[in-house]
Amino acid sequence: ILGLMDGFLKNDPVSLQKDILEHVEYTVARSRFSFDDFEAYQALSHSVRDRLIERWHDTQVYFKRKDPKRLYFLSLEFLMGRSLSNSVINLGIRDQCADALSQLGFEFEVLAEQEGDAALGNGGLARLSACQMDSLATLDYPAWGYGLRYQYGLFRQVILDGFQHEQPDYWLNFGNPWEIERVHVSYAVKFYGNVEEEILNGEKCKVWIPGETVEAVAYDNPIPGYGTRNTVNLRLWAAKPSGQHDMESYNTGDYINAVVNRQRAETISSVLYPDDRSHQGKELRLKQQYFFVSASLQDIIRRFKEAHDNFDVFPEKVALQLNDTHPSLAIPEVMRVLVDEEHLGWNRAWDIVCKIFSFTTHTVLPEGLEKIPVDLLESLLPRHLQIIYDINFNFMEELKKKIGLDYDRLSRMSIVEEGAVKNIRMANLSIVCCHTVDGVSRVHSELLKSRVFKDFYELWPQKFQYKTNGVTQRRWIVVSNPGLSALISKWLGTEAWIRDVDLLTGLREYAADADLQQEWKMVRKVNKMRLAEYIEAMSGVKVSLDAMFDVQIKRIHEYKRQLLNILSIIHRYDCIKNMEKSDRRKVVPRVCIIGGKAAPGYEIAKKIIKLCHAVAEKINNDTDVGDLLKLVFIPDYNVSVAELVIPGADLSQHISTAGHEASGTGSMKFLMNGCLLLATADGSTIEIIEEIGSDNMFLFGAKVHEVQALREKGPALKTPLQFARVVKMVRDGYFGFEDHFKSLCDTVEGGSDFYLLGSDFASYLEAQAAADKAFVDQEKWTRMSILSTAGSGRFSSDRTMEEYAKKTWGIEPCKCPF
Ligand code: DL6
Repeated sequence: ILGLMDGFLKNDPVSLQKDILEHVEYTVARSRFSFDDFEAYQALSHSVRDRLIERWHDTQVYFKRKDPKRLYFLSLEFLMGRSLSNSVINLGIRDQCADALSQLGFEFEVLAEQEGDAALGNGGLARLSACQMDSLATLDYPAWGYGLRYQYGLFRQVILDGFQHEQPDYWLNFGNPWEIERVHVSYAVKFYGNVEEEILNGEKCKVWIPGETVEAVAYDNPIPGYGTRNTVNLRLWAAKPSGQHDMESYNTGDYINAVVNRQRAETISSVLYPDDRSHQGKELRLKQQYFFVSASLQDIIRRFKEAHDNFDVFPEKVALQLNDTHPSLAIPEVMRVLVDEEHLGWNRAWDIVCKIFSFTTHTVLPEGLEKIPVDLLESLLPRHLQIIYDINFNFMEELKKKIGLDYDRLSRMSIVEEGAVKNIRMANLSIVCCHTVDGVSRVHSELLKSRVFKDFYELWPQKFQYKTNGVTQRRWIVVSNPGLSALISKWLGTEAWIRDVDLLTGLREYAADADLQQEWKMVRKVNKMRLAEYIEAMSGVKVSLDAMFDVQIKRIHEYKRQLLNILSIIHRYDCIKNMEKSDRRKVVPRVCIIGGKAAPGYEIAKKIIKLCHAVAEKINNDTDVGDLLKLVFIPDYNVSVAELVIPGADLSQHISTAGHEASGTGSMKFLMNGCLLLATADGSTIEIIEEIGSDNMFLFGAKVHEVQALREKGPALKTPLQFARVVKMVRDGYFGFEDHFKSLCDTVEGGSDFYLLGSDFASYLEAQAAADKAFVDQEKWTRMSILSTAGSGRFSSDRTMEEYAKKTWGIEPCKCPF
């Protein structure tokens, strides 16, 4: 119908204002003559959400009509952060909203600050999923995301006396305007019970009789693309008690207990597991995995069956992406549905399964490879265990034909790990069944092929690929750094880089231009002021804007080596203290900023946080040192804190022991914002060096191929005297708490320095000195900063998604024409 094509809602400030006031009155239920910032935020969000819904509907109707091959992105974690600013920018209504609000007496930025973070994920993997959803929508790909709607997101980190404490993040307390509850989109998910055999049409078939059924209810989160009407869906599942009544318990008169037991179903989606290192053998975790996989597949298969009646075309219409092994139960689940429910027969079902799944792994750490105890799987998902055994039996038979009776190799490659506890190796299951196995950077892929999955690579070299990670410039420049965004557009003469990020290379020709340098420095200074205010508000520490802001924000892990950073800060402090007063003039002032959460059960990581606070206490209160050195720990690091910190950083640290960071994406966000990197040649940094050149960053440390030999030297490895000295200061109680820090010091001394802090220390200090020297020459520094932004285009998630679409998923853009 003509006239309806553009939707009902208009985007001029007057229409927006009217919509906001209507939502104040009827959605928030406050008087339109009197409402506060939070209520204004709610009304604004609902007005934006209405516009998202319109576009979402149009996109879904169009996808349905065109019936393209769709990508279904299965991920147990999505770290979305805030939605308001990102949505209005992608919808192109940021300025109109600001105008509408200012006439009502409100400021857009102030309202945006009212929003809490949606923190349904731990770290790198989860934030990557969020960036990828933004790119999929922007590039018009017919994609859906599926995940879990946890009631409690990642814990809030509270620091008391320098120690981390965890508090629950009940993020839904004040409602969530960005989701749409779909009470009519729900599926029964089965658990426990037993498997029986039945005869159907003269054929034996298996029937799973469940012991428990839980309802999965859909919550849709529209994800708008930038510069397009396309708006894709992130469907998150919440667990609710099943509609099927357990008549027996009701009839026995135990009404209260029957209701309470039913209510327990909700625990499945109640809480996000806060450890991003290892997940071994927890029943609730396994339930979460199967719950979201089963609901998502029921939804996907229902959609497929609406348009098709022959499963042979399933691979032409469906690509299923496993974001790490967390959703890999999808493999036996599809087999179960096709064999037991659709009665396709094993071989036909297997043929389909092998064409639809792809798998990306995000770790190089052995403890990151998930294993599920057979006992647990047998009790929770008895039919799936049978299917996995059958897949493994067939695989082993095929393998024997290829490699003979090499029992060591057969047992390494088996999906079933024999031993005191028998386990299912989820990575092996994924590799066997997926047509593509992706790493997240080039070096990560090399390590997968040469070490972690060597046996599989030798068997199926064609399966192994890599797509270097990327982040979205919409959130990480346009939303978080509006000043820089406007400056880039001004100098490039276009905003087209927001969709076509390679255009950023156009900044290279102006890198030495005095006018651009001046404006660039101005923008950076404003961002530093904002960060300095935040630091003072959070920690009470006043910092000088002339100092170099040196940032390391990420999860706390031994391999990420925050301890190396802290030890070098102690060294810097020690040097300043031992300097002649007259020499102190030469010291480049630094504000060292560290932030990140430690998994609640990760003792050493928690001690690193405590050490950071103990050292900060000493340094920040030493008037003798003053502004030459400050150390601040930013508590409760999350996406919106990152949006504030990254634009204000001069230098950022990505200093993992080489060969341990699969990719790293924080570095890409800093790079886009013109922050210089101090880094080891690890993960995606190796590719960043190729783009911006080693002259424009500060590199140090052992290379990936050197690490093993260094480790083998063990106690014979020479560490510099300065290293022994700073560790001794910690051991001797210079910062207090010597008993507490003893085990931390033991991790880097006495031949047990697994992450090579000692052997990298000297070259780390050299790189730090090089950064100091470069900072003194502000013209040079600014040039390096501009070149960093100019070279960051390759690290956009737009590029990553295009590569996946073409090389892994086989999907094409499907642009909604309305
Ligand atoms: O691929 C995204 C991100 C990488 O950039 C990091 O290097 C890697 O540590 C991280 N992994 C995780 C936890 N992984 N699992 N499973 O977040 O993925």
